Amino acid sequence: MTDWRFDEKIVTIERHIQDQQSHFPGASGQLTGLLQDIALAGKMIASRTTRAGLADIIGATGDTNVQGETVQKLDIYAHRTLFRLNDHTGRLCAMGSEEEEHLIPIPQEFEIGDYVLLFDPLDGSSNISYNVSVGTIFTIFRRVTPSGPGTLEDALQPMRRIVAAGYIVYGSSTMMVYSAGNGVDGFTLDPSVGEFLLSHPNIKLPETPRYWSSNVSYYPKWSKGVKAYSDWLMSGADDSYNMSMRYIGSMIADIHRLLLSGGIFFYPPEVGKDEGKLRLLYEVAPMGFLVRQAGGYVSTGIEPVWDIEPTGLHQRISVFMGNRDLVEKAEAMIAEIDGAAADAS
Ligand code: P6P
Repeated sequence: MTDWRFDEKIVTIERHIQDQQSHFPGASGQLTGLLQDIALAGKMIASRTTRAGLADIIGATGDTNVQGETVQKLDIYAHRTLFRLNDHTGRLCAMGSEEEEHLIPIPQEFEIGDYVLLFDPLDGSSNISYNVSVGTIFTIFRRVTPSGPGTLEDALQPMRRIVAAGYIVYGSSTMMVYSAGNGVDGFTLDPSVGEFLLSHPNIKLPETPRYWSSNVSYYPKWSKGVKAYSDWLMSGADDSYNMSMRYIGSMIADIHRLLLSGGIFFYPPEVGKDEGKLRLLYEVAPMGFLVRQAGGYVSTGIEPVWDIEPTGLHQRISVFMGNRDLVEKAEAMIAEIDGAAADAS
């Protein structure tokens, strides 16, 4: 009879985060506590999204946010929950939310910490009324200013300086997927006990990609190079891949599938615009950090996102992320076709 003490470990997210801390000699425990606070926020938001069918919490508030998007009641609940669980802990010097135009200071009565937390409280929220998976995306940087209240300089950092990032997806099950720089791990919420339990250890993009993902209704507005790449995918990618096309329109859901199935997700710019729709700090950098940690590559279609220094909290950017060979194929076609067009002009 096997010794039950050595059966499958029960790994809660708290235990996993604690174990991750051992990779950081001299870690103060601030990051550990911060990740655990985010997990708690996820549990609280999940408790609302599973009841989203009730009139009192679904639907629009009638306001529009800094992005000019209609604010959903769940957006506001998620935003306020993340703020309230993090404003007093002494772990942060500032917060940033996709819902707020400016950096959110830590209230004066609370201690200042060493980290900056940026979050999109409920990405994909325009899909809530269709019961499509939505989620919370978070990015954590270590402050770069020496002390005092955090400043924009502490928030406007490139993807390569991310300390930890991840998301909580509120779907058929609630999952928290994060990386602190040592790979990507996924935890599924057991609502009966309120614990996130390790369900997807060490997520890696499969070498054989399954899906390509983009909103092809924008095809007429894409550059010749992006159109050619899209045509290549549409025509079977030289029969060297066996991919289908999936696009949900909620980045959390599209990237969650990408991490587990492999492939490419891209949101290119419209011709005449330098940027795409997705936010660098709130969507592309954190989700790209996970894709890179899972063995993938993240590009604007022209250059790696890794070193791009943000110029603004809500800067938008075009993105191609997924299996490296598929992203590099896009870069090559864009360089060859759009580059040639640019040279000719
Ligand atoms: P489109 C949601 O509003 C979002 O920011 C991302 O979650 C998603 O990937 C994208 O916009 C969808 O944009 O133009 O395809 O509806």
